[in-house]
Amino acid sequence: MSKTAVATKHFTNRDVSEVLDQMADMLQIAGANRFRFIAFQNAAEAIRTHSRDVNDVAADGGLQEIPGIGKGIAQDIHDLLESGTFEGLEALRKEVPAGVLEMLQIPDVGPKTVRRMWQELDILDIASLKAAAEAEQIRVLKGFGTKSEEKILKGIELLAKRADGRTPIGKARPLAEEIKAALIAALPSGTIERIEIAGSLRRWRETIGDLDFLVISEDPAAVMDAFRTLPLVVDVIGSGETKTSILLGGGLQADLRVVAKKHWGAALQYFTGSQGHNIAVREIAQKQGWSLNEYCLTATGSGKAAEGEERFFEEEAALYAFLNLAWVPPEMRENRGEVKAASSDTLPSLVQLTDIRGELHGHSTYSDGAASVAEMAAAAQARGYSYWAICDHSVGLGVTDGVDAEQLAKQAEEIVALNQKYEADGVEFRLLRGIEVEVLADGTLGLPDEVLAELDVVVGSIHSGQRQAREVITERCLKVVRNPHVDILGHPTGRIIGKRAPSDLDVEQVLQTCLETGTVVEINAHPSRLDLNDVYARRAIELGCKLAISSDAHSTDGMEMMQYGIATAQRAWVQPADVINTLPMKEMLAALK
Ligand code: DGT
Ligand code: CA
Ligand code: CA
Ligand code: ZN
Repeated sequence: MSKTAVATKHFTNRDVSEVLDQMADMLQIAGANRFRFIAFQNAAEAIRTHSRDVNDVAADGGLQEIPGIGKGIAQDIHDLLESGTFEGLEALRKEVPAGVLEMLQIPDVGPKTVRRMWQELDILDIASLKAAAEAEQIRVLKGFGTKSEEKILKGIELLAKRADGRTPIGKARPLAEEIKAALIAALPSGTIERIEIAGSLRRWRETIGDLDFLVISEDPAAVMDAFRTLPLVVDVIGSGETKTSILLGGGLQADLRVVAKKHWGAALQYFTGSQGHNIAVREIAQKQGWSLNEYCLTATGSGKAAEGEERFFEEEAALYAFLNLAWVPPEMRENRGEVKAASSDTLPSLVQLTDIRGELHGHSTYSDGAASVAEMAAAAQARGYSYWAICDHSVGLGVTDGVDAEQLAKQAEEIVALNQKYEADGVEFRLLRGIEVEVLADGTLGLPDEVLAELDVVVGSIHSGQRQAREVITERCLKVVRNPHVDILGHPTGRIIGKRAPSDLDVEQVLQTCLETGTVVEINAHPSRLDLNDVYARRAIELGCKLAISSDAHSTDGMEMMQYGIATAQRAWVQPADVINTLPMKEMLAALK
């Protein structure tokens, strides 16, 4: 359906970014110059990850202040929001057939090839491309041969096997760690001098397109061979002297590059990305008379160094330092203002895992947890925490058996006994009494106020009716936030990455109300949730809200998920003072309602 037919549609940041991405793809196929389509790609990413609603920003005339948005694209976005489309988009939609656009998804088939198939062979979709390759009709084109036909067919086969879309980080990260360990184990010791996971995984993006490994080795051939023959490999996409791409079970692709020691700093910087960040860093280098690529800096002749002179960096930090930039933590490299901050030495000092002193949301066997209160407490102590709040599900949730007032009283006895034991033993650890109280369809809570009033910590979470209309679910959420006993709003949007879209919540209004009422907002650290996400979490702290980072552990192992929450917070530029569970227990409790 054409967007013109729905001119009054409300465009979310994601909608706008999808249109801009489509623009970039169409420009590529239409043969536009590289900078034009990269500009749209970057604008798409900038809008997708911007913390404020694009409609609000546009209304304030602030689109151009978003890093990655130039004047022309700002105007396009204005037109899009107002009329449902813009001139360049309409023109390209008329020019580039949808099936042709789809061909761009085929691995190893670039825009130039797609364009020629379309223009010279009248191929209009993937199915006819496959038929043409099988009928040996492609080799007749200048510059194409039997190899190209094989490559296209292989690409189409891979496309069918490949996971559609992106892999949640909770799946990609353990897989990457497994590959890294398997690769090291498969080679004689010392063959791999250094190995690092780069790309979006190093930046801890919530979803991963493909895995990027970077290696230093004096025997690249051995590394390539070991990588190709890992047990996890289902297909080899391509393999050369220093780069190999494989397909893993589940459809995730992994790229590995072997680089020289002296190139390591520049290579790691380059392949960590993001592309937007890299472009911003390259602009800084340009201004200082250097061009930057994945190997080194090369003098352009406009600075003090003679043209062609090269600078190599064994460490990434040395490269940043050479450009008078503070080293930017990978989690921040999304071109959201970090390069400017690095050049003025005003990067925030991000919250770290070691800043966390306790947890405010986790479960036991009283509800759907796998471990007892005592076992969870022991695991929390082993992590070095000085407090841990037992927040089991309350009654009111259909699927699992929640706790009622009576069970809470029984649990309290256990908690008191354990705390007395800690005190007697001189252990500096305390369990806190809490609940993850269920929010019913009308916004009332699963337990009465007088029961909640007795507890140290109350987390209010919505687990049902997540598809309610925007006004309904927002009003319901606001009711929770305004309840004087609810200290923390749990996983606010209810999304499950790759499975369930966030509820249609007016997050801005919810955050404003959290600020007014002193309600803490949770970053749920479970890698399938990461809710608040990085974008909303940044908005929350901009407004002045306080955050709690919680693993929502349902087992002792569940506590290890804290690192995903920390990374999400770091991507949101969160500092220790923004997070209440970095505080000692007394101060933390005083910071609650
Ligand atoms: P992904 O895989 O979609 O989750 O995201 P990334 O960021 O891992 O992207 P990927 O795998 O395509 O490339 C890894 C990094 O390499 C990327 O973040 C920046 C750099 N890079 C790749 N291609 C280009 C390029 O054409 N231009 C620039 N400037 N950088 C690139
Ligand atoms: Ca990647
Ligand atoms: Ca890659
Ligand atoms: Zn929970």
